[in-house]
Amino acid sequence: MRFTRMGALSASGIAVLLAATVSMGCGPQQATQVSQAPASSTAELMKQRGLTEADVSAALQTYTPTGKKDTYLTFASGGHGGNMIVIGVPSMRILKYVGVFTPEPWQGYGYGDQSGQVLKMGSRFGKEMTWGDMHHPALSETAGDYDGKFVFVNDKANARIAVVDLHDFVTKQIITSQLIQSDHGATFVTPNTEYVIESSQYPAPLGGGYAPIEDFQEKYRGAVIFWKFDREKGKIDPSNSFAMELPPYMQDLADAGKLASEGWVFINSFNTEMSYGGTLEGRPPMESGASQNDMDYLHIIDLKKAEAVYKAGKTKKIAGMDVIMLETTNQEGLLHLLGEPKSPHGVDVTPDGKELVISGKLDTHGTVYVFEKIKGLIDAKKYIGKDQYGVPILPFEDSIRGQVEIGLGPLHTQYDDKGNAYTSVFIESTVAKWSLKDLKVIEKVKVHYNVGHIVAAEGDTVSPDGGYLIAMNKWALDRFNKVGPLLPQNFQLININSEPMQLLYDMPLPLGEPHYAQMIKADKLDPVDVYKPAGFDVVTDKPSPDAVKAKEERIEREGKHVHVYMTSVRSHFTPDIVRVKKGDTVHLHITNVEQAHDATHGFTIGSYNVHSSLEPGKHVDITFVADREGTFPFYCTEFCSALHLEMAGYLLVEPS
Ligand code: RUQ
Ligand code: CUA
Repeated sequence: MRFTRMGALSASGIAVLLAATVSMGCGPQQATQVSQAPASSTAELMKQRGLTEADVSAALQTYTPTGKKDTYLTFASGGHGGNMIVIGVPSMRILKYVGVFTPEPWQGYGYGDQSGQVLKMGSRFGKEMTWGDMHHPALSETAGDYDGKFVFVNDKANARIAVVDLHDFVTKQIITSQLIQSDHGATFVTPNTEYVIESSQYPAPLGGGYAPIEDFQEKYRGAVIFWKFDREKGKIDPSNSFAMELPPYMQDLADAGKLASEGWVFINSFNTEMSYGGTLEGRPPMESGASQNDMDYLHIIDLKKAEAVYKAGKTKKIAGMDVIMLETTNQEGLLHLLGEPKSPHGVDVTPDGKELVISGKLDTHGTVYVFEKIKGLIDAKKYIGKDQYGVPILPFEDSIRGQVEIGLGPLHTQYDDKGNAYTSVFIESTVAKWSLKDLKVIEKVKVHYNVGHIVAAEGDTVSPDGGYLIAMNKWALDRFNKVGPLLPQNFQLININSEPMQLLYDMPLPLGEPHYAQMIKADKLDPVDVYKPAGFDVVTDKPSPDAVKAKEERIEREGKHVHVYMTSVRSHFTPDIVRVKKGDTVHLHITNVEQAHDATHGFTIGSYNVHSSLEPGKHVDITFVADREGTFPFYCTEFCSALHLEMAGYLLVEPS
């Protein structure tokens, strides 16, 4: 559709056209789309495209006709992109990128006062970070099951945690403590989301100061932070959060106990050798220094007890955080160590909470620990010794049920509804399905290639669904058309209900490097369609005090500050002419007064780096200094209507 002679239409004619555009979507792209494939029978199509029966079966399991929806949504880390990716399953269609640690222009995320403040909250030592290394999303839980309300994510590089509210899929908070300098055991939630867990990866002096690397054992430390989540406010409450000092091992992934093990937290570690590199200084590189011992240490934390110790005030303030120091931890018996096979990576509590599966990168086994045995050893104070920091060590043999021979480089484990576990096997590039009951591998499916995390439907909750699993592969090699030396990641969807398991779909993901994801039943989510009432501040989740109603648009000057109270509605901004003087500070207060589903506008001023997304009902505030005189067109960036191109105006910056 093209309207080149709008002048010829009457006002009512325009209204009719506008309504038509709404119901038809955005004209031009939807014009004549003719299928390229010649009509033909299934058999002919298979021959033509070289498809096997298995290919067709796979296609039928993933193909989702227009208008049909997915059964599951997967929340995947966007890796270095610092954003989160929402993917429909089984179609593997990308539904959204949610801006989290990185500015995201489409959503106007990081380009206005509200979301700019969210990004600023994540500043470290006064420096604003514009990217993040996102690893592990964690959906909020109620009684150990995903409740579809929030999702938390971490930034490994800058030790940060973000809260995304699933009522509108918007990042509401970024939080960080200068106590630690990186994280990896994050984010994991306790079964009712009382706490969001963040543990450090690379030891450093607590609080972010300097200490000579030679003092590694004395001055460097790890830590775990228990961030208190306030469900009502939808925010983490730092004033009720606390941390525990940990020995300078490299703490890795973590998991919270559930059901039988609720109230306990498990964190594994590598580099119990406390090697710190020095390849030009006559010491071995970290990778070999850290791989000397046969066992590293699983950290077992009694969170209930730790919380009581924190509440009793037996803490020390470091970088504004209440920290339970190791000495207190040992006096109170809050932490125990337990051997785990060489260079472990994933620790995954079973759905009943009774056992934990730990896999070591340099060990071919998955080791199954029994929580009851561990608890018995702790209660009986049955130690094989203490580490140099005075933390008691429990006997390995007495704490396990057995080991399952999985293959080369087992990493992460998920569960299904039939008592099976699935473990990613990095070096072999397979996913192994094995029986929890008899610790035997049932079968393996090849993946392409170097699988890191895997995610099964609700696969780390108290009631996994089975059905689908996604292998999140780091390398793609020969899977897709060549696009230069930097290749996409490869998400592979696998049917785990079928026997044997069936690889269904390859989804290239041109963002690096997603680590973990969680897959939730789509019907558990119920996000809003529009913000109501119009004038909503999406960060405070309240109507904005600066919200603008139709007919109340105005421009107010207070000295050198010009406040512009503006509305947007198809297809104009009011006011559409804004006059200021060079040097004025301009405060734009824009409310999209639309309440129609999908009636989103954008607002941008060229050369001033001003941009925002105005979803129906959303209010944004944008502040900038008009430091260059000139004529600046502003316009709407979303093709919102037939008169979208006319949805424009002028900022006139007069010489002062
Ligand atoms: S972790 S691949 Cu990627 Cu953060 Cu196991
Ligand atoms: Cu509003 Cu285009």
